[in-house]
Amino acid sequence: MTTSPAQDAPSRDTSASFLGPVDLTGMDALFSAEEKQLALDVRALVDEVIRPNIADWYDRAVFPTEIVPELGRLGVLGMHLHGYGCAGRSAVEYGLAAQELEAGDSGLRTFVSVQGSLAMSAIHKHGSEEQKRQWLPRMAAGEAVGCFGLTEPGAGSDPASMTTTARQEPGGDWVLNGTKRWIGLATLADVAVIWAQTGEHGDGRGVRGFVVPTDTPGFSAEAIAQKLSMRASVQCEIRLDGVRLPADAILPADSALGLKGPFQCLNEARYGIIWGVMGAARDSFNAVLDYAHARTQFGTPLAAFQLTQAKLADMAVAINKGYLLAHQIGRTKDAHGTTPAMISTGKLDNCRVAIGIARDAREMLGGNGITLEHSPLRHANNLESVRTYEGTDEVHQLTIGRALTGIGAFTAAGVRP
Ligand code: TGC
Repeated sequence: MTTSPAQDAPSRDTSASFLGPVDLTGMDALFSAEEKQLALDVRALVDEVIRPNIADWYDRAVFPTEIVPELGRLGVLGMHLHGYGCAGRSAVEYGLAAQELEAGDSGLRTFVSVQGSLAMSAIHKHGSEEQKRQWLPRMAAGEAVGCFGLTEPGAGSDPASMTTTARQEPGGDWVLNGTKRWIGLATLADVAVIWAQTGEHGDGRGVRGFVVPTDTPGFSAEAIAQKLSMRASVQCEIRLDGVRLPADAILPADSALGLKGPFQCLNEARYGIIWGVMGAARDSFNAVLDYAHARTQFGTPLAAFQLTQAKLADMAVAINKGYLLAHQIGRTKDAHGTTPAMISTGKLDNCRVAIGIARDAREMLGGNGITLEHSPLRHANNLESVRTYEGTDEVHQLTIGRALTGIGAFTAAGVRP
């Protein structure tokens, strides 16, 4: 049997892949020319605007608000949504954009996720026609910023236990009281989607979403300080102190009755993370591959040491597997939609793989790896947040466990008390 020269070649030329030297498995061929162009357009913005400045922004804990209109012009804000000024791109294209943004910094990708996958998705999926027309075109253009208030100081993995309330008064107005925490962008936001208990039961069944202009009296937000992760990004505490809203501020769609309303939005954000974190892993790998050629010890470039090559090989294999998982979930999402267990599989594994690669890359950089001159430790620190938000490892393990066994094990007895 004869084999083609390409099959016999001792090493594949990966220089032509849009994913760079890590593309050992020919992943370039999985994407159309249009999809690759979109990724390259996002990469160009990251290279031009983010890379030269990210160390300084991270050091000073600054989110660069000036990039918001540029992201709007690029068409990545709510890019997977259709109509109302949104780009209507596929799930795979959204994933490719997320991985390029997160190759720059997880905080940048988080901005796009919170704006597009959480705040805009909530209004697009569950909002009235008037709410969509009022907010979505401006949010897609980067002229208005949104945030998504679900998590609370005492309700993280278990949003059903939230204590924020919305009470309807006889005239129809809603009055919101409570505190939200770890809310991305809240101090910058023009509009907040706030989830609150409306029911008698005080559990997930009565949860509803509200569209809250942030200049409404009683709404205040404060940035959380002294973060060791996601420093070029803003996470906040929101206080709702008698926030009075008109009757039509509620997200009216039946799809938003109960916790499935916010969970459908979390699915979108978690999906973006599956791709995004592979961008951070790829950037960490590229950084250390370059360094291994440039750095000489014992008279030999690091790249020529067997232990270095073994580490590079393991990182590259893991990144290929992570991209292939993201690609499989993305194509399935475009063709048939996803299940929660599918999303949890990707979010769980790609986050823990990416953080491992970023940490290994830092280790290979030696002492030089602990400054902001090199990206891996910044990525690893950011990924601590990414691995935690939108569902911890344990939440995703138990979501997968429930899909495999049919038994929910989120509480000790498997049922809510
Ligand atoms: P359960 O109370 O039984 O279910 C409630 C309803 O929701 C439905 N559902 C889903 N629907 C769509 N997609 C999903 N992924 C869904 N998961 C559940 C479910 O079918 C039910 O519907 P219905 O019609 O019967 O009312 O809840 P559960 O037992 O299914 O879920 C338990 C658990 C632990 C999986 C869930 O509570 C969970 O996902 N917890 C993690 C929450 C989380 O990710 N929190 C972090 C949010 S991120 C954030 O707020 C800050 S980061 C963003 C930023 O930077 O601003």
